[in-house]
Amino acid sequence: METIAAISTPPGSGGIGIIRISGQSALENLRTIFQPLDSECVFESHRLYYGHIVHPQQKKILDEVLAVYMAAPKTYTREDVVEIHCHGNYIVLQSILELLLSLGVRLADPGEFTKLAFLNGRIDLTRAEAVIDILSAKTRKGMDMALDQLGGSLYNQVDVIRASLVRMRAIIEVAIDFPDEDIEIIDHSSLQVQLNDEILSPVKRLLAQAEGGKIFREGISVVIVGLPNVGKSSLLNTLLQDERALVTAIPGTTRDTIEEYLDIKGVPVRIVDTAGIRQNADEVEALGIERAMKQIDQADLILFMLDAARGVETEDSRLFDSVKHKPMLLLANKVDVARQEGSVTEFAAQNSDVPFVQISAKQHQNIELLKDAIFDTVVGGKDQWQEDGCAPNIRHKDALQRASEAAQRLQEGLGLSISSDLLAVDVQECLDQLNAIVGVTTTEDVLDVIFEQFCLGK
Ligand SMILES: Nc1nc2c(ncn2[C@@H]2O[C@H](COP(=O)(O)OP(=O)(O)O)[C@@H](O)[C@H]2O)c(=O)[nH]1
Ligand SMILES: [Mg+2]
Repeated sequence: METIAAISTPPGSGGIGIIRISGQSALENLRTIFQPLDSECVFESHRLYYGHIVHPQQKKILDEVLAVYMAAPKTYTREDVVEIHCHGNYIVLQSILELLLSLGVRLADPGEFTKLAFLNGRIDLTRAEAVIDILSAKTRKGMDMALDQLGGSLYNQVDVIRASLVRMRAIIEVAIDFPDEDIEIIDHSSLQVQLNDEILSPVKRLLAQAEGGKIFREGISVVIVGLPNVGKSSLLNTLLQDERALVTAIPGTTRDTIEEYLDIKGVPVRIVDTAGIRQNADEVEALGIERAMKQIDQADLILFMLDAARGVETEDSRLFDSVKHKPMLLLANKVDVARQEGSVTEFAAQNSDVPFVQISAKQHQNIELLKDAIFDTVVGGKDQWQEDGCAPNIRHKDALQRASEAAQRLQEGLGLSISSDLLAVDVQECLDQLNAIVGVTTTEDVLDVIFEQFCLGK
């Protein structure tokens, strides 16, 4: 087996930068380039040593470092691992990495350390994927979800279902071996109950949890829409607690879309401020409006804003009708100077299926209420993972879907008392799908797709 190495900390400068080496010659490589302060040092496993990285031929000091050798199998990859903690300067890290490569160490592929952890059986595939989620989590909640999965929350739930399927397969296989007594050996109705309780229901519950998982993992896109001057940019700034967008009393100030990220009760929200949409806009503004329409198309939620100081006009309702097909919240802004409140509340009453929130972007009124409304609209009851502690991702969801279909076919087959070798096909299909989730029968190309999502050095 080759020994691999990579810089595990991000590019740029920082307090420290870490180079990670994994493989049989990791310790030997360390001995070659590291001069410990204590020349008698024996490199006890999992202990940090202070010293210098010195070029073996040129005798040049490359950096002052701390180095640790971790003996297999109690390591990230289950191989021998060495970490060198250098100063966080990319030139230093690069020169030490190059020195290692000149000794015959190979540069690690993105995700290769984690892939080794998986291939060497330390973690299953759901835990490896949790590492990706941990690295990319955008909110504390997303992070907690990923940590749960790393702790085995998804693996354990899938494993219980797998075990039950294996028992079921054994019963059916006995029947295949004794075809004459087929009907007597299998108690179809009790198998049906078992199938429902131990397989179908838990698979469906996991599928429901995947919905919430997607929201907390990938986040949602919220677009503020309204005529010029209703206060869209002011709301963006208020939500961000920052003067991000230009706000003036001149209609048509925002000519491009502006997007920023926000954490709303754990949901990563991409919030987009658009050019106010109106007819008779000049050329630049018209381009902005075109972009706004694109954002609206892709939005998970529209915040449709009315101006309570100006009241509702025909152009407001026309714009409203053109975006009504999207999930939406209706906002009345400028309630601090709501001279035309009547027409706005009347409009809200006419569209009572759309949740209505009255705010003042400028005076920061009801902003928490608005955040709650955004959360409730997009999450609804879909944060079930919090109780069950796991949120399958899209790959898991796809496999669960297929597993559920196979289980349903099996359920029907049991009802019709079809022959056991046909039942066995569906049991196996269901099991294969669950096995693919945890990585027992995952094909090489699927693994490649998963580990390619990692950054270098992980
Ligand atoms: N009184 C009051 N004025 C507001 C409020 N929100 C925005 N404005 C004012 O309305 C004008 C237009 O705001 P802006 O955010 O640029 O609107 P946009 O064109 O929709 O982006 C500015 O003069 C803001 O100060 C509010 O809640 N109350
Ligand atoms: Mg604006």
